[in-house]
Amino acid sequence: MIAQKIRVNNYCDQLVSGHIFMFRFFHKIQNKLFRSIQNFPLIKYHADIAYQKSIQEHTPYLPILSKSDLNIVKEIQNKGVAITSLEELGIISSPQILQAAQKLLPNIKADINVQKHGFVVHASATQMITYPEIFLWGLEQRLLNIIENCIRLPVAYHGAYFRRDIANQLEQGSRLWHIDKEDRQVIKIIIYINDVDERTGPFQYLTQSLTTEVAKSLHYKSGYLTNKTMQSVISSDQYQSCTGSAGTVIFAATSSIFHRGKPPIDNDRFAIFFDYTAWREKYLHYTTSHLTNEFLVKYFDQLSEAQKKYIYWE
Ligand SMILES: O=C(O)CCC(=O)C(=O)O
Repeated sequence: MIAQKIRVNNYCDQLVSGHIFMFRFFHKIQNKLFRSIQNFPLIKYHADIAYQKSIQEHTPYLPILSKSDLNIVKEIQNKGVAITSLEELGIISSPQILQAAQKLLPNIKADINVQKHGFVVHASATQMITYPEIFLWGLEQRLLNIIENCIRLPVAYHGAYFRRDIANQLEQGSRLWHIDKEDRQVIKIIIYINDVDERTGPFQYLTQSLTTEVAKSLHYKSGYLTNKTMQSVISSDQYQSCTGSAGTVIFAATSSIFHRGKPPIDNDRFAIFFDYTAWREKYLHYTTSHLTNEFLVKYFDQLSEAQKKYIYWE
């Protein structure tokens, strides 16, 4: 009887996850279609004007920042990246997130198949739900205020994911050079959970000015570029590597710079990523991740009204 119930439950789970997969697949295609429609010159022209108008209208409401947070914003706007640390930021909940991450780290397992043929493993939704402090750190008001000043519009928080990047030489997915195209402005915060040097897969990027030059010479519109292609136009000496000890925090405007995760050589890299865009009623092409959805099903009602305003959830 119990075995039969488990079989039925498993069948239902498969049906639901199949459903979610199909939904997300069509959602991605729909987003791609929207993006290409929005690139038609006349549509783009009107969208650009509306976008500039929204920024102008929102400017008087931007939160006031301390001098050090303003410096972070300036660095993100000038270079595309600002590097600091949990300690320097001094956010009260920071020790909790590092402790939670260090407890969770040994449980993000990479089986032999992933080690050989994959490049990344993510903490599961169940694991993320067990450590809500990780997701909640991304809703710290100071961070949201910094991001709001960067994008100069109300912010949408898309959640957190904890990834283990496997030390192998596979050049796939986010290890290829790309610019995030999900929205006009995508900001990611990355926290390193272990020490990251040149051989532990640092986040790498090209400065904004170099990104513009490279995009022009490669006629880049979207998608992934191999490192070989990148080296056909610039020397790797011009790559910026974000190395740092555990607790290093990187703010990256990933929609305006070429970036990638350099393949780790010696050790796996453990890092938590937090994703943000501008908040909009319509045409937000960002697909909320399955992790975020599952987290919110459990915790949405426990968020404060102020926090709920930042959640973009399908
Ligand atoms: O793994 C990394 O450091 C890069 C990740 C990345 O490219 C992205 O999130 O868009």
